[in-house]
Amino acid sequence: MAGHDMSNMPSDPYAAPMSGMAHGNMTTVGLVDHGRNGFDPTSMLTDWETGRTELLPDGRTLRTFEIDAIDREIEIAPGIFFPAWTFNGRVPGPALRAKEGDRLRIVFRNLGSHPHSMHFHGIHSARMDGVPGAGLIGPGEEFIYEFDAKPFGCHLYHCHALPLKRHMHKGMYGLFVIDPDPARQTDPAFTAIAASRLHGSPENAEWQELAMVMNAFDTNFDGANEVYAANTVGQAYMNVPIQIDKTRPVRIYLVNVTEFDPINSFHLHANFFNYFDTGTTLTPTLRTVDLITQCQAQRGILEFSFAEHEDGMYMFHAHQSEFTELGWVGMFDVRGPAA
Ligand SMILES: [Cu+2]
Repeated sequence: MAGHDMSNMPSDPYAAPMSGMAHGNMTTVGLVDHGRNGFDPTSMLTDWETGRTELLPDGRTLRTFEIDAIDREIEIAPGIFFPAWTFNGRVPGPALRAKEGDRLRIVFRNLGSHPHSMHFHGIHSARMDGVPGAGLIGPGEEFIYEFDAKPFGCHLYHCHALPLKRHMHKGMYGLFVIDPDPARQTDPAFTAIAASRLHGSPENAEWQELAMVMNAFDTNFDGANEVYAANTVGQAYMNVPIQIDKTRPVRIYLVNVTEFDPINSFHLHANFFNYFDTGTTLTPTLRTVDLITQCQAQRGILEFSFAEHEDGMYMFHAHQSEFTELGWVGMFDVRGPAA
């Protein structure tokens, strides 16, 4: 660490890589080729997969997702490649998003080299659980999962093939967010809160929503991780800070899928947030905290605002120092409205 001077950061972080400049050369050298990976951690923050919708005879929405299991080598830090097993070619898999009460149909094709499944954290029948005998399929096979979207919250899906530890850490996981239906709320105050969580609503458009999956990679297969990140690429949000308009509130959908380490955490610098454990309530389960911890598959929603802050670079990271130094750290580039 050669100091903490960030004055030489370019005003436009997209103009030039900042590797090695921010925070005293703590970052990796060089940049990951997101084009070759086929996914970019910056766009992954907001590229929700909402599927294809049609109206059922009973007036409900049928929402169909198409997911392929694909073997793919991905670059997780500059020059460090990992032989991943993916959903739709990306790690984490697509951030699926639905509305409470939708009928969901997930068409899952296994184009990979090993048996895989999709196990959803949600409420559904045993036949749809994605465990051996219930949707675990071999290479070249297809299975259709179908169930109702409930309960609303911030959930996840992952492959449940054995050995589970291997299939998880190879990259087979993703966010599964079910938005609350405002019409199901009786109290007007909760109707408004539910509307603010409903993707595509005018109330929701006021928020800056970010999808973050805390993950890690064991690149030498010794049962311990070498690279940690949110959304796979170590240091990605140091090299390209996340743009935040401070006039609008921020909501993060956060899940931890880190294998081999018992817990992970999220710490926000210079600010505090409200936390909705599992996202299944419309009132916070923790108020005014600056750090939460999550065991594997734990998840929740963070809400905060930089409205009263001066413009600047605000850090976020796991508060396990080892994780931070091995990649799980980033910056919010907080700015007021453009002059
Ligand atoms: Cu698998």
